[in-house]
Amino acid sequence: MSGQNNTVFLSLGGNLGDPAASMAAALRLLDADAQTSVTAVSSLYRTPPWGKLDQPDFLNAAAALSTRLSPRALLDLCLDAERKLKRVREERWGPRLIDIDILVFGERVIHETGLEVPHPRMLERAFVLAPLAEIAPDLAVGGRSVAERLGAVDAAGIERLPSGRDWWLRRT
Ligand code: A4P
Ligand code: MG
Repeated sequence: MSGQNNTVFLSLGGNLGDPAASMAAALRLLDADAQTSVTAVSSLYRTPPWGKLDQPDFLNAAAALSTRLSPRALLDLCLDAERKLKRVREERWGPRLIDIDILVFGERVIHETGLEVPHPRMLERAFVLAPLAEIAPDLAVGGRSVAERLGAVDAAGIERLPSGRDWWLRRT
């Protein structure tokens, strides 16, 4: 089975264990899928917790993929990767080893049980928009560019780390 190639943007984050290692492992798992390749990855960002404030800072990153998978099959692949990396899903917005969200899938608009694309909360979240603006500043979401969206949210405390963009390929 091979569908059309679609460009997809993901957000990755975590604040328990070694989030950079978990995110790197997740990106390698996605890239290992025969129908999917990772085409761009942002630097790592240290970000203050959003939503639930009494928890450690997060590391966040954004990635672009090219995939022939359907949105649902890609979600399953992401959830599999989370499971393999032993994410413990406990409280909403709480601490996690790894979280992978599908932000944008080609031009698709999806409202299904367990799958909403574009991700409904991405435009409010500087921890999503800052890394995404590094790899796709001109991407239009809901009629405005990611760079413009980032300018409209509070990005206080977000720090781009000097990781470069190949941190996920490096052996540690
Ligand atoms: N799901 C629906 N749509 C999608 C999509 N587009 N991508 C479903 C991925 N999953 C999607 O995911 C639960 C279910 O959502 C999945 O099984 C899938 O079927 P989730 O990530 O546990 O929860 P959520 O409902 O997606 O919540 P949301 O808004 O993503 O919040 P989270 O993930 O609980 O928030 N602060 C900083 N600085 N950095 C962070 O990374 N992350 C969170 C996590 C809170 N605060 C943070 C950060
Ligand atoms: Mg999520």
